[in-house]
Amino acid sequence: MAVVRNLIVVLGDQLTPSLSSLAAADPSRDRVLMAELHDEATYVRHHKKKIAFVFSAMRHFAEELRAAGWTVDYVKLGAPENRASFTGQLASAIVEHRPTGIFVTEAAEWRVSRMIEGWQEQFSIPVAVLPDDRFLCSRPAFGTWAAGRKQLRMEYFYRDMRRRTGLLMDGDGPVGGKWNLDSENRKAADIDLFMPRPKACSPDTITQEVLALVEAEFGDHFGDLAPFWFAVTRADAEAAFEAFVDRALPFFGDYQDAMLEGQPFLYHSVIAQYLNCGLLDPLRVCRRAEAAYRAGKAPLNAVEGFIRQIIGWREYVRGIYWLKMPGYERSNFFGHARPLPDFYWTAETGMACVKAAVTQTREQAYAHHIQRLMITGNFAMLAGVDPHVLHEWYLSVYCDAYEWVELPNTVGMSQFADGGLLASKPYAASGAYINRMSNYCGSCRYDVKQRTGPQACPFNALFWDFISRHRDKIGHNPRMAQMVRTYDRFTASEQQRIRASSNEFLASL
Ligand code: FAD
Ligand code: DLZ
Ligand code: SF4
Repeated sequence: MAVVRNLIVVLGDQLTPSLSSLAAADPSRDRVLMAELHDEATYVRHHKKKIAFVFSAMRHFAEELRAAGWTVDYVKLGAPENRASFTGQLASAIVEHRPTGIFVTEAAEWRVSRMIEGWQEQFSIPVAVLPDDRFLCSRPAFGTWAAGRKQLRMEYFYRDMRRRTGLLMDGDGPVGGKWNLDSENRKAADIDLFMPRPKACSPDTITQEVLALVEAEFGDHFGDLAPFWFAVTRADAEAAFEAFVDRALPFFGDYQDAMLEGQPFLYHSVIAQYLNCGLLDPLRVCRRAEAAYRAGKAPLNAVEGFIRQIIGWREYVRGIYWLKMPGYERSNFFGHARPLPDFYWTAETGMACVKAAVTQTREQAYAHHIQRLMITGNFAMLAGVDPHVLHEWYLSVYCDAYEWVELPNTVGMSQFADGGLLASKPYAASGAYINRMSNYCGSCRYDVKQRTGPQACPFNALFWDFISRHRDKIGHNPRMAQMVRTYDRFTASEQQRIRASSNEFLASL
């Protein structure tokens, strides 16, 4: 048997040929280990489509590595040698190959990082944990940026990232003179028969085999497996991104906050699942979007908005995650404790907006940002749902969900459960906001114009009751203080009706 020098452990979200652990290794002597693991598929009960996506992308990546000359031990789920966990699988590979060392790129999640930290002692073998240079801001660099700052606002981080990457820069300043064009990106969308759809890929034989496996092993998990149209190779993910640049990027900015019945994707890119598992490279994607702007193919508000999401928000939430873990996952500023309503799983609710968001989540393992933030997130905060339970829901139902990105978005941005570390104010809104940004209310059994009573949109009474319940915690925030003052101007009997309507609705959940 050939002598194996190092074992390179490649995790399911590290599907990148230039990965630091592979770059440090030698294909002629080192060996790659990848495994489909029961523990990873069930630490939360992931959506069936997400498991299929990860497994199929992993199988295709193993093929890509083999074609590039690597020896890959790929352990399928259900194989007799499968040990169900990263640590168990590594233990058995060490016995089999007797390597002199282990290489692994740092895990994206704290949970897995803890596991890796234990390996050196547990196996008495050197373990080299290499930085993940697919992110543009390293964990130490974010720590340096955050040190000594009173407020960790994304906007200032983002400007630094623009300077560091040179993206959309004109000398020392931003192209067009403004760093952030978000105020131009709040149009409501009209129904358009020619609205683009994300590029769909047909499942090849590898994917078909994975789909059958997932149905057999995880058939009782939430979500629909079919239709399965995600890209599972780098080439197809790049083609899907190119299709977005051609068809949807020009409108991405204008309609970034819009929602439309029957249009799950609107002008969004639907690439987070590819970025987060390593099929697409964040900097490359941003440079391609900038090139579209420079070639006159997409306007500045669209391209700036798109790039901000990636070098701004995506990097920033990762920085916050690593700064605040462990412990961040238990943040609960408002002390909310309500269980997650069943309709987050069943979609059985009269609220048309919630029904649409949950239905497409079940069908596609996808909802766009405003649906996550202003429909399911907003409802949960107004209803007082336990943020940890909600976090587990978001982590399990979306194809792009990994804790490093999902947790800060849920706990920090959508639930304000960190007390304002990440968001400058709670993203709380009544039905009026949803009505302005969508066409859901037209088909809803509730009346968005009514504040109280059995026909009233539940978001309305819940919103005002939330303002009243938490006035001590949010009243000092200038933007929320205005809401508190408006609530105080309601008559005592109106305030009573609000409380009663809110209580009645919550009791019915
Ligand atoms: P687009 O709207 O086309 O945006 C382009 C890219 O920008 C995305 O692919 C993504 O990589 C990045 N991006 C946009 N917004 C954010 C953000 N707030 N944080 C980080 N990156 C961002 N995103 C995830 O990738 N995984 C998650 O698990 C996740 N959970 C979320 C949970 C909640 C409660 C909320 C409010 C947001 C969450 N997001 C998450 C952020 C955002 O909703 C998704 O990145 C986006 O909807 C993915 O769809 P898209 O690729 O079409 O994005
Ligand atoms: C998300 C996921 C799933 C569903 N399954 C696997 C798996 O079987 N094997 C694997 O290596 N990775 C999987 N992943 C991704 C990991 O959970 C991810 O690598 C860790 O969360 C670290 O970020
Ligand atoms: Fe949602 Fe209220 Fe509009 Fe119904 S009326 S769709 S519950 S915002």
